[in-house]
Formats: sequence, C-alpha cells, structure tokens
Amino acid sequence: MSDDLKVAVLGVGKMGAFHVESLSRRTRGTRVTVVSDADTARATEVAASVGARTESDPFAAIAADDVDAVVLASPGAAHEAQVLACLERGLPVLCEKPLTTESSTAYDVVKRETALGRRLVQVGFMRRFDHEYAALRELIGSGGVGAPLMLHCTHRNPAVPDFFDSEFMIRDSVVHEADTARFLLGEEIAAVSVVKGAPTSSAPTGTTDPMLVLFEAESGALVTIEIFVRTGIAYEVRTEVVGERGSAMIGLDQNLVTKLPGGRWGGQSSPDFVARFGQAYDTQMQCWADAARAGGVDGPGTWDGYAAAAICEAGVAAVQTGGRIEVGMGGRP
Ligand code: ISE
Repeated sequence: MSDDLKVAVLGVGKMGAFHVESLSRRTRGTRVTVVSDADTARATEVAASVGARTESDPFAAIAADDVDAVVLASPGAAHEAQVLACLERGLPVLCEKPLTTESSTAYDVVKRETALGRRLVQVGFMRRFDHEYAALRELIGSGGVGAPLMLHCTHRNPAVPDFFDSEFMIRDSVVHEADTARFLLGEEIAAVSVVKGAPTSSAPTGTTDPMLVLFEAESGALVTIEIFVRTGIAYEVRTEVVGERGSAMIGLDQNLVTKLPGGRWGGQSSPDFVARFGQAYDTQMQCWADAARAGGVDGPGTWDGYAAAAICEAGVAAVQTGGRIEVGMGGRP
C-alpha cells in the first residue's frame, strides 16, 4: 500500500471516472489520491467513491506532495498547460487525446520533453493495447499478409451530441484512425482527403455525417475510413488490412454467438467505446502505471500525439476546402 503509485486524476467526466475506477479497483500498485474537476460536486462524488481528496486547482494537484503521477482526462484545451506543468515537475503523465489542440503546440511539447532527456508523457491511444489491434500489428510486422497495401477502417458511433460537427468528427473520432494507421503501417501519413456524401437525416444542418476519409501513407499505402457517428445502432470499429499476400480483419464483435429457440441466432454488439475497449483501457493503465513507478512511460508518446494532431489538422482543412491536403510535420527534435 505505501509503495503504491499515488495518482491525481484531472477531469472526471466519463473517461476520467472510468480511469479512477480502473486505478482503484483493477490496476495493481496504484492509488488515486487526488481528484480535480471544474465541476466540484462531481469531483467530490468521484473522490469519495475511492477515498481520495479533491483539489479545485489542477495545478495545485500537479504540485501536491501526495501525487507521483497524473492522469489527464480534462478538456483538450487544458492539456497543453497541464502537461507542461507535469514535465516541469518531472511527473509521468497519461494524457487522453488530444495531446494539445494544435499541432504547433503539440510540437512544443515534443521539444520540451526531448530537452528533458526522458520520456514522461504517454498519450491515451488505447487501441494499441487492444489484443485484436496488437495481433493485427504482429501479423503485419511478421510479414503474414505481405507488404500492406491498404487499410479499410470503419468507425461508427450510435449517437453523439449536436456539437459533434464534421470537423469535430475528424478531431475526436478519426484521430484514433490516424494513430491506428501509423501504428499498423509503421510509417507516417503524407496526405488527407475527405469526401462528403449524403448526410443522415439526424445530422444537424451543416454537418456531413457520414464522411469518407482517405489517408495516403508515405509509402503510398492507402487508408480508407468511413466515419459515421449517428448510426442509431451500436459502436462499431473494424479494421481490415489488405496486403500483397493476404488480408486480415478485426472488430467483428464475435465474443458470444448464440442459437436460441425460435430460430434466433446472433451475438451482441457493443453499445459504446468503453464497452468495446474496456480491456484496452485497463491494459493501457497497467502498462503506464508500471512504467510510471519506474519513473517513465511505456506506450505512444508526444511524437505520436503530435503526428495525430498534424493529420487531424490536415483532415479539418480537407473538410473545409474539399481538397487533398498534405500533412505538414516538422522533423524530430
Ligand atoms: C470518443 O471520444 C473516443 O475517443 C472513442 O474512442 C471514439 O471511437 C469516438 O468516436 C469518440 O467520440
């Protein structure tokens, strides 16, 4: 107990509250000591559920003596200053995406961490810890399908709030496909195009949902992404790789398939991303906590957060202009 990693969780909306539970009940060697949220009643409720204290100022939480490491699930606009404060204090941090809201500020974070000479920031691209994605990467890396030529990604949410417009769909949802593509292909994305089709009738005026996004990787490999966040059905995330010598697919919801009286046959789809990626979130947390106890991090880092931000910026420009936008990335500092 006394050797537990003492963690502050900043932001306890849906994701932050999930992380508090994970750190308190499912992760070995961790304890949530401090919870902070602009909604103080919410912070008090979540903190009380795990015996933590609250701190209204997130920077006071980062500076506190009873904090060894920080999980950031605060709004994206708050990340830059909070991550920099963690770097300043030398604290390992797990930062939910986005690393920062602009690629220029994400690059500043990359430079600041590089100047420190040690990796302290992990970005919450949890799919990398999902066993299906890990298996697909292993297959591709071992040459199991030959050279990968195409990825086909399907990304569907059952419902989202009205503020989720076409640009937000890129920044909040397609961002995962940006990291997935880089993770699976092992290379950078060079250009992004977006084709807007007929919107579903439940999309607010001015929002094109669904859209088709195309990434061109540096090697020329192509990544197609169907992004559709108001299907009204279920949370569905599938990825297929097509290589020179075979193809492979993940995300088929094939956990339990039943045959029941009355000729009913079928399985159960996931209602949301926490249900679909619960294992990945918990595995991510355990890996991060183990590395944080040793003073570092082990997973996607600031460079990955920066690359995803640059790809999304190109994606947003593609939504706005209808053109093919090259991804502008600086070199590694
Ligand atoms: C949400 O914010 C997530 O991060 C989920 O993983 C993603 O699938 C969903 O589309 C986003 O809205």
